[in-house]
Amino acid sequence: MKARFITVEGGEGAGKSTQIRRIGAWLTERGHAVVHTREPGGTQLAEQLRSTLLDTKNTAVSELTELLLMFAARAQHLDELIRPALSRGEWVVCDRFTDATWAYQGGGRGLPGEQIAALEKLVHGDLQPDLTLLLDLPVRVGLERVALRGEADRFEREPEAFFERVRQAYLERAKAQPDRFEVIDASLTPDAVWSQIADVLRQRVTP
Ligand code: Z5A
Repeated sequence: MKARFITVEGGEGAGKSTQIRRIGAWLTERGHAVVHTREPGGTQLAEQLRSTLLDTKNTAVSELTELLLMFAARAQHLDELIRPALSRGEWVVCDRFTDATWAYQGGGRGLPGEQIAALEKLVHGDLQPDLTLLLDLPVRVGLERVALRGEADRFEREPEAFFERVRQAYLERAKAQPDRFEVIDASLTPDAVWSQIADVLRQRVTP
């Protein structure tokens, strides 16, 4: 399979940013043009929406508003950055995408799947990642990692039970779509996590 749109998912402190840098370097070494990006964000407008979504001063964000803002940021990101890059033949490596909405707004917040599915269809029904790496680790391990970083954002202030639901929702999606997902044990050292990812890339990305 020649993957071109790769997404990296996982709970708090899973090490996505750490591993995405290595994925980018691996692809570049093999001669691919690579765009690294993230959600929510990736463009000026979407980054502004990200700031709003993560801002702890926004204490009264309704669950539906949160869902719509995630997809508004995604629509802009797709139109302005992801689709153009893919049509130029570039590889897109994205830190989170719609699976995060299924996990956080679906699993974490408990929003109905029909709402998420309808927005997913509207915003990018014809476009799905070619490969999704799910960096899975026990919730407490991830939270301990991010706690060392200091100030928590609006999501990081959620209770542990919220992140347990997020983790379960991710694992259910991976089980339901085994052709697209690869589950990586993210509780190990950065090098051991990378070794699993590199194995997947060698198997699934043609030179
Ligand atoms: N969100 C949502 O609700 N719905 C959506 O649709 C989308 C997103 C797209 C922002 O995302 C928030 O938006 C997110 C979900 C929500 N919730 N929160 N918070 P984000 O991806 O930017 O936020 P994040 O998950 O908090 O990212 P992060 O904290 O930057 O985590 P990370 O990128 O997975 O990890 P990292 O920065 O590479 O590593 C974290 C720390 O752990 C750092 O100190 C590393 O040095 C350390 N680390 C990394 N790997 C290891 C290993 N293997 N061992 C030990 N320590 C490690």
